[in-house]
Amino acid sequence: MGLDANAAAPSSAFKLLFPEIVDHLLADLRQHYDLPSEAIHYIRHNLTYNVPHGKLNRGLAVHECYLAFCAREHKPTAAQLRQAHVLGWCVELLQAFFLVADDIMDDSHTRRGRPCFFRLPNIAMNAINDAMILEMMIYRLLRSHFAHHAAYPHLVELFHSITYTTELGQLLDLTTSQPADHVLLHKFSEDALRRIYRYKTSHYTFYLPVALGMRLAGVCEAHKYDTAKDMCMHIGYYFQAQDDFLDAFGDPQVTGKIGTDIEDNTCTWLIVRALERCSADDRKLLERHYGKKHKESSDRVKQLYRKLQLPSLFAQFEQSSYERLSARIGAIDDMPTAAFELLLSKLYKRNR
Ligand code: DMA
Ligand code: MG
Ligand code: MG
Ligand code: MG
Repeated sequence: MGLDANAAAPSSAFKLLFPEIVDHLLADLRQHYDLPSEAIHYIRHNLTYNVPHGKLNRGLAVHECYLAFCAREHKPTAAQLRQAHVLGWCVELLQAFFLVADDIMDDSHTRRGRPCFFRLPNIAMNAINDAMILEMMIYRLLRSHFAHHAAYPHLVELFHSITYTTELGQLLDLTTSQPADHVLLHKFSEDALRRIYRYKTSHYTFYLPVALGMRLAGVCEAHKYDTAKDMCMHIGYYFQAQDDFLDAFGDPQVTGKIGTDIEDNTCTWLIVRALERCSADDRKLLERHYGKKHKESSDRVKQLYRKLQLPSLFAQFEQSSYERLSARIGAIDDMPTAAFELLLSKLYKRNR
């Protein structure tokens, strides 16, 4: 495929690479491991069920950031664009790994409009190991495509350190919601929320694709990575607040997932805002009904959210965040800003 075709339809070129990625990973298994054909078949199912059916925003962002950070005079070759796409699929593998595990931990039922992987009767808790296999496939791909690339150690280090950060975020998310049978509303605060978002979401969703694009484009100045990370932390807060809002008020037909945050006793944007503006009686209602696994209880909590006008508060937050983030992007003066503008434009008023 020629360069222009890639440039004209980045998303379809990216998607078209997935079957090749699968074939490559399975060929790597056949070459280096002596597995029976059923095992190969099982791994193919793991890959095709869990990796390609999302919005692919993170994967595509690597390509977009790479283009944004390439020096103006340097037009990427088809081979370089392909490398950006491979890195994009590495990010989607990381996302698949996190989501398969997250759905077990959150006791979720649906993901991307289908049953969560661990809900499939022939999978169940195999999904724990399947998630770990998805994670390790990142490093098989990096090794085969980048072992001789100058950025290879940086790429591996980025995936390692950001995976660790995300796992710490998941730990904060889980422990802030425990003990599950005993609601401790005082644990839910803006500080706790900010830290959870930063660790569990912002690094892998935004900083990782941006930093990968920068590394591929040969950007080496540390201050540019600092600027990018700071910007990505702010965008990440906005994104995860939307995710929390959609968990309660989104349409599962559109989001592809049925919300679990109220039942799971999760520290979310909604519960933190509710606690800031509720009366003593409202607080008692939350103590009784938040974190309970019954629909009647989560409906009572949602009713209270509505009474406290959280949907319109969220709409205001969404608008003011968008404006604040745009201004913050506009104030960046040490690097190109097109990548951040694009990331933000894809989030504004999203419903999935
Ligand atoms: C997701 O948090 C975080 C990771 C690292 C997957 P979440 O449980 O709110 O995500 P979702 O709403 O997609 O289950
Ligand atoms: Mg979840
Ligand atoms: Mg979760
Ligand atoms: Mg969520």
